[in-house]
Amino acid sequence: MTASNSPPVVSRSLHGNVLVVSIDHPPVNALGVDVRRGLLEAIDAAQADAAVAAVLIVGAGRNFIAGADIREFGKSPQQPSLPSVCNRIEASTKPVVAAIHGAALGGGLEIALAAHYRLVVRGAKLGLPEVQLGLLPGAGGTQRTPRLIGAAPALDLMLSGRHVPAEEAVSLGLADRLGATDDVLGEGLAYARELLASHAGVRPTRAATALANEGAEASRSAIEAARKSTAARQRGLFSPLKIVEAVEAALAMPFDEGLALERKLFVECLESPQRAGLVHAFFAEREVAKAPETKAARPRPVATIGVVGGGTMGAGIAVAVLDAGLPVTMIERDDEALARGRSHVERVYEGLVAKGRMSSDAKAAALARFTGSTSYDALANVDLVIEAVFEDMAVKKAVFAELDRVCKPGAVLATNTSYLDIDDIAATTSRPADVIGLHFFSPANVMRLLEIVVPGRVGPDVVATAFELAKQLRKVPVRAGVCDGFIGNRLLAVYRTAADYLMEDGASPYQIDHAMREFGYPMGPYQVVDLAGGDIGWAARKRRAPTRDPRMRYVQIADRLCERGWFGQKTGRGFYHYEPGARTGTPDPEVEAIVEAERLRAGVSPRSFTDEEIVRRLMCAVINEAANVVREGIALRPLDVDIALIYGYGFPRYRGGPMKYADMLGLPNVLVELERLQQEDPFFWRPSPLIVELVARGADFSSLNAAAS
Ligand code: 3H9
Repeated sequence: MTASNSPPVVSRSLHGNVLVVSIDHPPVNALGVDVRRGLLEAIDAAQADAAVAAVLIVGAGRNFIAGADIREFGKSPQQPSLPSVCNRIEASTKPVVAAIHGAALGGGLEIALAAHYRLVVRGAKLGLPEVQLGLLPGAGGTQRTPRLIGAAPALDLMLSGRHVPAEEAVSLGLADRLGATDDVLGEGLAYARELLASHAGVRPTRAATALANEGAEASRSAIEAARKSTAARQRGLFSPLKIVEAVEAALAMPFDEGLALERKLFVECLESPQRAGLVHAFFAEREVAKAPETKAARPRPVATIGVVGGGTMGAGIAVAVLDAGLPVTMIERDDEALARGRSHVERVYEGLVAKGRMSSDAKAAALARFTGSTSYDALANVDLVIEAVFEDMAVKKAVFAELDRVCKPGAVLATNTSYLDIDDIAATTSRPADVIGLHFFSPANVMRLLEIVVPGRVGPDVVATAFELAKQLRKVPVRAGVCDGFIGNRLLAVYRTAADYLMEDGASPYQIDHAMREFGYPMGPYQVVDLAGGDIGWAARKRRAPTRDPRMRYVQIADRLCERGWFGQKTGRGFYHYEPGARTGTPDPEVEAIVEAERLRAGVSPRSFTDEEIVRRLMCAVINEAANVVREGIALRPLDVDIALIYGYGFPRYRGGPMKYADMLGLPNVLVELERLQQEDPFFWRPSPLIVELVARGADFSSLNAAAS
């Protein structure tokens, strides 16, 4: 509720005979209950006031309206509802005009669609992104949009959730006019006056005829096409098929019946666990960017960047930086390696041009920002360096010795290591306060996750600089502490171990992969091994062997494959068999025989597991280790783990990440399962003390998110 002395979130002012209704509800004018109430009162006031001939709705600040207030979902609904506000706007006997700048998304666009006329100014973005929150447009959007622009474009908007720029909104028929200037109020007023002068009158969108004009057959085939592509591309998601169903109703039913069905489907989506998972992900991905150092310190300016190493990772990082408009200097040890590094970078851009995703001019402009050198001295003036050389401590330390020698004071020195001890690397330099981890994921120009690994002696301004860089590179930053594997790879290791145990105990790698794909991962764990290269994990296992706790069960199946040189896709064999050039493999009976032989060797009598058991075990392993990661302060909060796994490891976003998923399962249930598994293997399945503690006090992971934000 708005306190009585705070300014109203919806204000009204009469400009001649046009009532301007302005929504001023920072940060994005979301349609909370006060806004809905204010809009309703404004429309009623306009109806009752003879001095008002037309209504103009505008948004204050940077946006028109960003949609329903997402924070209200899951709470008890308060009146008036958004659909009723939209219906009241549409039923106004005086023309209502929406003048749109910035975002008009979801319920925001639905308000505009309920108005009789829509004007947009340049920079406006219109869309119905509810699908990304596990919802469908629930305030008439599924019924008004097809009537206004036709079934096919309406389905495209709702199923993709994309933001349509002002110009396209006009060409689609979503908006009536593009303002000549950016002055949204002035343009809106001029349009309203013009409409009044021409006696244009009201024009309810429910009576719009695009759907009728499109023809029943075309509409039907749009529905069928959408249904097919949804089943193929949005597998496992709940709300897309509901969207198709609602648009189908727009074809078949009178408007009010269609609205009633939309409401019913909206509530089903609202109550689905997918909505809870996706809304959690929406807020969590904004929360991760707010690490304590970003509030406590100012970032150092970064205008130039060095990248050491021109392999796949170094080149990908260079492209990510070039794409952000910054210049890159790449260092390699000799001319040949440098030429290879440069050609890696060029190849990425050539691929983009070939796919039509980039123009040749843009490619040339990006490459013009790229220089290379075989001498570290070329880094003397850069503001930040990212080392991406071979994953070996001695090699890394040698690079940092050179950086320490040549870089200017105040330059940020970052390592892209995936598991090495960054405190140790920092300690070998004379400036540990400048050393930080920037862990990119491959391909670095595509993957959004950036783990910002914070060693003990780094300065807070260096951490703030890393977060600022992530923003510039359009990455999703997650703050992590130093440990073997940081957040993501540490959890991946446990996930793999639990999968290996299942495999040795009787599940085939193919069943495990299948079960995890059904859970929502794009690939199963063994497909991932084959894609990344089995040799990488093998090297890590050998490295860890001397320090491995003797109580830890060790499954050797993957080692047997690696000993045969079966490293996955790149060698044509791994857990799967690959035809030359193929990226999808087929199950390999020889692998199954090796698995069988290993079970014998280990003295295991195999048993069968259901897909559900497989998922339960792998998830319990990840949740349990994730709890330890939070407990040790490696992750700031559970939500940081969620975002790392969603953006870096293919965890299904609609499940909200492993910690949110644990809360949805019920943390006491997770604990019961861990305790059961502990009977089998007391070392691996020991419940995290954090889970034990939270369950004992009736709390769950979400309480730690709330406490930290
Ligand atoms: C809907 O409308 C359902 C209806 O069909 C039916 C109902 C019956 N609510 O992203 P930013 C917060 S579903 C509450 O960093 P930007 C956000 O958390 C809705 N809060 O800024 C952040 O808070 P904080 C459909 C919201 O400039 C702050 O605003 N609409 C909402 O990069 C700034 O956000 C959508 O899905 C909201 N709706 O981007 C649109 N939106 O400062 C969702 C934002 O505490 N929003 N916040 O971290 C967006 O896409 C972007 O926020 C937007 C601005 C493009 C608008």
